[in-house]
Amino acid sequence: MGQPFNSEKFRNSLVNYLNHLGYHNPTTSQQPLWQAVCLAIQDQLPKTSPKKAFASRHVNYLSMEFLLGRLTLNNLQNLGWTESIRNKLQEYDVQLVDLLECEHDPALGNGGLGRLAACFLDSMASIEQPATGYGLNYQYGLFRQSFTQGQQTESADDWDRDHYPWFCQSPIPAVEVGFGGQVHSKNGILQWIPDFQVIGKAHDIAIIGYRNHHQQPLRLWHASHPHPFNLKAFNLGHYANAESNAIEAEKITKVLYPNDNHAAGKRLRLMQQYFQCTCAITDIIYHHRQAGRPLAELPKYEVIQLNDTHPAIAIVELLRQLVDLYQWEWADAWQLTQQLFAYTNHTLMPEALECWDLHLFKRLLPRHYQLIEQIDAWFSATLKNHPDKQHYKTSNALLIKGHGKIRMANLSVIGSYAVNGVAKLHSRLVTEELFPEYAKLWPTKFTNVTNGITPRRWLLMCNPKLAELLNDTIGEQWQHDLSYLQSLENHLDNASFLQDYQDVKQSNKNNLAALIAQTTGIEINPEAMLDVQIKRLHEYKRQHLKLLHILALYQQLKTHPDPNLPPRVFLFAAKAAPGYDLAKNIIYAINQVAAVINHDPAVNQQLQIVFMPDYRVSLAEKIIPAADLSEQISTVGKEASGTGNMKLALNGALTVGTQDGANIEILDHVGAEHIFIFGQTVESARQLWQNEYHPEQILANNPQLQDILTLLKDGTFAQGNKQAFKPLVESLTTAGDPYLVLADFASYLDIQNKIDVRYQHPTTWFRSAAINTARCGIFSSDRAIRDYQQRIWLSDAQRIKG
Ligand code: OAK
Repeated sequence: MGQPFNSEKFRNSLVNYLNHLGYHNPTTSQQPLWQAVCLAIQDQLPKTSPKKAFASRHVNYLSMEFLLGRLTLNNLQNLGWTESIRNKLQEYDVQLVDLLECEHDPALGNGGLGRLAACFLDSMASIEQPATGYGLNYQYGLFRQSFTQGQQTESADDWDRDHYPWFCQSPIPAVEVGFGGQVHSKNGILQWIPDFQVIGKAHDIAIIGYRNHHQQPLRLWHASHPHPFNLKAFNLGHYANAESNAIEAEKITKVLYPNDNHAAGKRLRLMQQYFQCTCAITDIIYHHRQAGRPLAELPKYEVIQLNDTHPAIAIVELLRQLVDLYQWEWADAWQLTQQLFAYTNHTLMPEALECWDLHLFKRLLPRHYQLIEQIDAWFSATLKNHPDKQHYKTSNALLIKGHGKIRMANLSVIGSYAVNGVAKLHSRLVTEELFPEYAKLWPTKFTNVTNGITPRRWLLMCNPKLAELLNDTIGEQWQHDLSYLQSLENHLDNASFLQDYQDVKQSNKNNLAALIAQTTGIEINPEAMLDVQIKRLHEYKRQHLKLLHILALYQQLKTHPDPNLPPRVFLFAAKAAPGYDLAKNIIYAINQVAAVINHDPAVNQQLQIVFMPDYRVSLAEKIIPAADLSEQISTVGKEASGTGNMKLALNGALTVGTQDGANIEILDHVGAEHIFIFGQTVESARQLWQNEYHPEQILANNPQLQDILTLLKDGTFAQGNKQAFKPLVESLTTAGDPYLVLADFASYLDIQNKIDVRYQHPTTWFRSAAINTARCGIFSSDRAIRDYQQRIWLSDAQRIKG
């Protein structure tokens, strides 16, 4: 049930806002009109949600990233007001679709981890799990990407946060956050006197549940200085110095670090983390006390979920506040802390596991450093009677003084009562490979919650034609409970349903073809198989394996033209971290190969390559409904879960994938006939790595691979420049191919041949596509949140009662 929409009130608010913004009629330019429309919608939202009795604790979801994507249509849809607003705007000759394009994606995240946080907020509001999201209000989000002669160029993403209309006024007290300084002892009481203070101010975005009158905040903190202007310095003529405080403080929330699956290790990043955590912990305690509840009861009412280790300092900050501000005994404070935190691990990649330099940490947070030493000592003491205590201590301590490091993953495990991975395989590897000793010490701490995606954004909103077909075929219940998609199974032998399903896909492909032509100038064949790989660029995600496949086809067609090979459009979209040279070289290689192939009449009727620039949520929403084939080809054991794999399968793309992350669960649910699995298993890959993998032998035995690498080395795709793709070629050869690209190459080509054969039978293909839709209900983030409730968030008392 949607909320009632008051058309008259909306009109009045709209006119008022336009006047306020200096425009005097609604047929004004689109940008201010979009802002006025959003503000007028906000005027109709109730200020608080109705109070209900809740089954589980209030969740505080701490994340350095929330990759929200555009909110306007999402909010309208969740409120049930889309049609009313569309009609109202038509009275002024304004098209809602055009207006929606005015919204700049709020891109406060890099990829998987940040987008998962956004899906979880939507689900928690929709299934009424009380929650607050805590993050940072970055001035610049993830960089914008364009291509200059095939190379990635980055520019700042100014999303104009000061005029973003979905922020709402939040009467939340500002928080003081200190950095640096000394710890003094006064009458036996330790006192931290920081030497630099900043102020955290909260900016809330209301997360609106699906048709349930429910909303809850995403609270984003913005750093400023309590004394932004120094009049004394100004009067002395030090004009630049007069504002230096403000500039220093503002730096903290200036920009999102653009690393995905990689730790930055920079002082400013640590400042961001600490700033965010202090604001969140202070706010949580403030609200708890405002409700008249004693501090000791925090774990009865609250849980703090850490989205990877980035907010792990919150553990130490809570301990500090309890000990230093509320004068708790250390042991009591530590016990309470351990009952409050839960930690989700999102990667096993060694370079992403955060280790802070001890000296940097100590200079910036001297009091927290002392507390970490105490936690380390506590951990050693728990091992007192352990038979293998020396080994356990060295491999599990959170401080490694010899190396001058603090290990944040270790802190997160020691300080939390629950630890989870994000897909079955990943959770197993978390216990077997990442934390084997902790898992033996505390076996019940570890669990799995497989990721999910919100069906509101990733089906209902991005694929309205499929949503309508589903409504007409099985009713609307799937919108509230995605497992209802199962009932599509009853229609799989209905030829007219399958034809409609296929028509929806074709129409989505036609729309995407128009967008591709507009943004890249490339006219794709909309009838061709649309083969997509859309995700961050990373060696472990293996966009270069896809490139080798394309080169194999190119070579094959050049030497043996084959009119029976079904035409394919290969679509890539991916950003590379600005400092990741090899990833940038892969982008360059794909673009250069595309430029040659797309202009070669000998092959371009069958092969076309498009690299869409500036991959972001709003672009994903246009690609996903149109895709036929979803490339999920990571090196086994490296992709923790993946969520793009779920979005694409739900929207009827067939997956070609390795037995990695949630691909395995997609396989379990859709069935082996309706997915294409290839490559090494975790076990066989482990053996390869253990027995020294020899990619040069694979190369020596495979002339096709040799020819492909020659193409990359002989300047064919780089106007004769033989060095253009050196980093890429070296990674596969002299660098030892650490991501097993060559090991999986033959099996990848083999499965791709099978895919070509299958695509030539549209009835079987689209039946499999519809089966993917029918069987992917399990990947709703509503289910994932219910799993968190059951496995992690219910307090012991609630679990026993329930
Ligand atoms: C980013 C930075 C540091 C650590 C992890 C990440 C990250 O984005 N991990 C991704 O999280 C997703 C959500 O759980 C998973 O689906 C991806 O597999 C994982 O790479």
